Amino acid sequence: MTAPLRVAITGAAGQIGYSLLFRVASGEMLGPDQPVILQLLELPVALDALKGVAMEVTDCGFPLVRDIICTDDQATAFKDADIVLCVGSKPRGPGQLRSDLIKANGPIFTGQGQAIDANASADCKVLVVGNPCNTNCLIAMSQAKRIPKENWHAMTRLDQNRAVGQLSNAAGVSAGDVKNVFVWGNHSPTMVPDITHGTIGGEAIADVVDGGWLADSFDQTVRTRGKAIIAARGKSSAASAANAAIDHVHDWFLGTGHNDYVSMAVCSDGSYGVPEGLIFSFPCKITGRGTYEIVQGIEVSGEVRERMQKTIDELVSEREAVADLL
Ligand code: NAX
Repeated sequence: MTAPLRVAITGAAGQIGYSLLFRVASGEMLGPDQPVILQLLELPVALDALKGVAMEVTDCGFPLVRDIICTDDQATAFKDADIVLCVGSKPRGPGQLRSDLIKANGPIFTGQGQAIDANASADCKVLVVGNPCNTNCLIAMSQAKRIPKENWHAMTRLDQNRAVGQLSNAAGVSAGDVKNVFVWGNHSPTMVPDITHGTIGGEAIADVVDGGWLADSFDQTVRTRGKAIIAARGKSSAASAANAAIDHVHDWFLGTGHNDYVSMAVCSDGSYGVPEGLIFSFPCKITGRGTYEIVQGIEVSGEVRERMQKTIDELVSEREAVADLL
């Protein structure tokens, strides 16, 4: 019998949590044979709501769920965790600048980084979803001396999936026909979706999709999709964000399926001129269960290179803004 994996989820009673938990519990993230123990962290004020969500998970009768722990104590939530999904953080308030959000959420990730380092399994894999996710991940990673840097990721898979959705709509094909589209950089409007090496039904994307739409609309739509969802729904993306977290961890453990590589914001080793140590979205390929490599040798066009510099500059300035937390 396969031993259960302990999956800790922070902010588990929030919007994303409400979509995420059930899919982790059903086996969509780690496969149909992998039992899980859910270790759910919330603020004290949301503990009752969390218990209600846990009751619903119980009521689904998922065979893979071995236990559900609901707590407001970080040490309990992260105890022996194999995977941590850091979703909980303060949402951006009306008119709040990105730089203010970074300062407001930074301390959450200092504390959680330390608590993960002190309590989780030595090879724990961490995915940071809470925004600004790249820099929050950097803060948490900086607090953890025991857990390898390769184990700290931030989520840009939603941005990749949004790009794939747009391209499949434009080409009138299934999303499954779109391959090897990825995103460079920060999970912010400076991100750089890169379709240069992507294909649709085996053909280069530029040969299949209207060039005018690609130039005028595609990139802008992907980069500003989060805002458009809020405008339409009155709330930020939740189910699609949960889906992207499932995709990210699924691929990290079980492989990238029909894609040769996928977008993961990981600790830069200097590849492609990205300063070492930044949490930066690269095309990554999976080399084993829970291990990855940044894909090397991808040709970067002049235009993409220029835009990459903007997203690098933004991440460097975010790092400077939280220098006291690193
Ligand atoms: P919600 O406000 O619905 O839920 C967040 C939950 O986190 C709340 O229940 C809150 O009580 C809890 N929380 C806050 N601080 C906590 C702490 N210190 N410890 C434990 N729990 C804590 O937000 P939701 O819509 O679920 O979004 C969560 C985060 O994901 C936000 O930061 C959001 O900006 C970010 N997103 C990231 C995306 C990405 O692609 N990386 C896309 C979707 C989303 O915008």
